[in-house]
Amino acid sequence: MFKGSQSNQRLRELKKRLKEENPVLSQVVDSFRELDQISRRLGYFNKEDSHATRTSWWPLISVLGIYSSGKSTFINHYLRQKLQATGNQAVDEKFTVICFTNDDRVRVLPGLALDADPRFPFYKISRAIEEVAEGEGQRVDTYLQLKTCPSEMLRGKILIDSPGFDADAQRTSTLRITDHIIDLSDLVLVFFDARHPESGSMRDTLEHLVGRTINRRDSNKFLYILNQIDNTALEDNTEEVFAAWQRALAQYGLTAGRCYAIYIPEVAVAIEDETVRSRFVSKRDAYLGEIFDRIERVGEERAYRIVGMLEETAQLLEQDIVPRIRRFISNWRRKVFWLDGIIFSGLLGAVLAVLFWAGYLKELSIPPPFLENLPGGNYTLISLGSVLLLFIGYVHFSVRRWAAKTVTQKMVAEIKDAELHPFYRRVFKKNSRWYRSILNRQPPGWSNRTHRRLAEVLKDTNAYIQKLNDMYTNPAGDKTFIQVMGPKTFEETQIGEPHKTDTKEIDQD
Ligand SMILES: Nc1nc2c(ncn2[C@@H]2O[C@H](COP(=O)(O)OP(=O)(O)OP(=O)(O)O)[C@@H](O)[C@H]2O)c(=O)[nH]1
Ligand SMILES: [Mg+2]
Repeated sequence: MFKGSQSNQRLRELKKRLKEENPVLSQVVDSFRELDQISRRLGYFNKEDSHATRTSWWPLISVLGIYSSGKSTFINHYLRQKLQATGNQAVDEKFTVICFTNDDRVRVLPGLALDADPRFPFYKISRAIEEVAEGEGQRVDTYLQLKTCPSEMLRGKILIDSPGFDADAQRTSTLRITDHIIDLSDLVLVFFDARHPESGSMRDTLEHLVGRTINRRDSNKFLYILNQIDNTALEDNTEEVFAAWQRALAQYGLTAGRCYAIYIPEVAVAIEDETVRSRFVSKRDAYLGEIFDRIERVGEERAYRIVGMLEETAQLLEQDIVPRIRRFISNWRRKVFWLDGIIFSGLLGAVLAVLFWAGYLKELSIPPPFLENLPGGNYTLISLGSVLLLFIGYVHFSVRRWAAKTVTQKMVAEIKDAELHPFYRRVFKKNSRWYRSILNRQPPGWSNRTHRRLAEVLKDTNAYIQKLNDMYTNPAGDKTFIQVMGPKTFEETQIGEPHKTDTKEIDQD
């Protein structure tokens, strides 16, 4: 029934892509599908909803920071490919979402491609932009673009390059996108420029990017990077520059620990003095190595997190959604029984009272003689019965509708996450449709079999975790995951052909 739905199609594509990048996660897609089916039968989901599309399946690494600090140069260095334009004026005006492709060429797609595709982290971003800046939502292409790139370094992850950060000049929509990116990212690299460690734009950046991020629960996903440190070699004031920068960060509450000083080998100024040069190189390699390591680890963490989300969703269905539906059904039944009872016993009482008052009850004459006296005349007991039934039916179904509405309102108001409200409204509506017997206590679509299917999904999550453990602790078993490891040393990427992807070379390692 749901075969042709868009959401099914999307999951098929997702599975196909994951097959190349992470076979375990490609199986996880099937388990999500199972949960989607259960949710649809319950009426919680319609055919376009899916638990799988509520997260980004690729780890997201974003590069934010001051303009001309070398964000794009860093990305090119990481990808070993000159993908992004660089230069000393403000170069990037848009956010560029960079994804892996098997094609051997780079493709650039408009922001609309991102806005419309739930596999990407910018799905429906235009709506969010519209909320903060009216009219800007339609102009999503001016803020975003998508690039697909064949660099092996990209396998299994998404990178985001961003325009230089300058809160003063920045439009609310750009700030909104920045915040959105920060929320979604698994790792945020915040770039600063060693040539201007305390500039004015740095103050804005610190205010927005550092000040706000410090108290987040996920604050350890931020790495603060002072780039272009090679510029300090000539004046030999590296330590002072680094210290001044750290002081500026500290003013905004950031304490050391996640601060790095680097420069990009391909574009660095030449350092003549051999001892200074080797000191710089070894420091840079150590720092860049740590940063690249974090980028790789993010891929692993994300795989575990997705399996965790699968488990969480299965538990949510069993322990939260279904019990809530049950509670709804029982509240609703109780309300209908009571109201029906009150209304009908009230009416019956009133009729009896009238009959008694009119003196009919004394003689208990059946049929009551008033049948002949009603306007129109000649009523039979059957026709009176039908009118009565219609009346009872009308009252009963009005009561059901009214009770469903009030119980829904009350229960939905209890749910804090407003995004879930439409789902619950739908599921409650389904559970109080006119054809649902008021005597039925079970939610439709829920049975012992469903319960067993959920238990199976939960069992599978353990198997997935084990497979991920095998994969990451024994990378020799799977070549794909050797390929995604970062370059061995930064001299390697500097010598040889800079910016070129060479898969063979990585394979040999
Ligand atoms: N000496 C030196 N120059 C660098 C380094 N990193 C980048 N550059 C140069 O700095 C300039 C700016 O680099 P980009 O990569 O364009 O900077 P960006 O942060 O992407 O800039 P916007 O996109 O405009 O915000 C370029 O000319 C780079 O060649 C570095 O580590 N050392
Ligand atoms: Mg740039």
